[in-house]
Amino acid sequence: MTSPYAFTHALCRAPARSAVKGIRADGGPDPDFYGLVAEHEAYVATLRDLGLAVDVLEPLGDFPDALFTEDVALTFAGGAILLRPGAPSRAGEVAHIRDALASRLAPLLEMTGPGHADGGDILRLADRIIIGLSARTDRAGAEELAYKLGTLGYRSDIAETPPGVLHFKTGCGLIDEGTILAVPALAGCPQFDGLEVVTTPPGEEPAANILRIRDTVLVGDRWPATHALLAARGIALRPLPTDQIAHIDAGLSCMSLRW
Ligand code: CIR
Repeated sequence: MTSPYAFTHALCRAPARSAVKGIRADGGPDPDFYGLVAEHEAYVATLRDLGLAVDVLEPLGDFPDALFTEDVALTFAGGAILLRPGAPSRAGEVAHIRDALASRLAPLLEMTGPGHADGGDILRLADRIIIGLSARTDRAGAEELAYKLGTLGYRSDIAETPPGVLHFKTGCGLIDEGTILAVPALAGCPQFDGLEVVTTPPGEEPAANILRIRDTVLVGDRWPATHALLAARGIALRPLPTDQIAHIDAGLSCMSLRW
């Protein structure tokens, strides 16, 4: 299996005006639209600066959460799988990402259901893929996805996402091929056996959604103790603003598909 972060390409989608109405679990206030745009632009610029070819798709006004391209497909250099997002309001995003991926990646597989799986629940490791069960990814969806991954030659394990954590990767991310950053509630995840698990410092649980791109880890800019922890391990960091996307339950991995 290839490196889980030696990416060359990313596919993003610009936030529509409607993005301020994106789903949020706690019913909190809307984000600021211009703040969202600024965070998205900083993210895209960072991916480009790290050497990725990044395409940014047109906003989709009918789908407030469509800027979170990660959730509707799973991409590899050698193909892609269209997913079945668990939030009903997001189901229609798949047709749009299908069009975008059809000209970019082959083979293009597609989940048929009836189960559901969100990309935010899928953590790619060096030797396998972890699929987290969550409020968005059910057992039937995880099993269908695991089967389809098998046809592409990828082994997968199914894990539990702790209650109250939206997606599996809301609570964890890859520091390097052998090391996971995770919130304390995920530290004992049996599917992490064999990996080193570093827990987020107290009060910095939202920092767990890091995104490793080649030699660099993207991390939210509000988490100094996490920055110190990563820096002490010799990891190159790019702190990025995530305050506005956090209003709609999102983090750094959500805003791109990568391969
Ligand atoms: C949602 O609830 O679907 C969006 N508001 C946030 C999606 C975040 N995506 C992710 O963690 N991969």
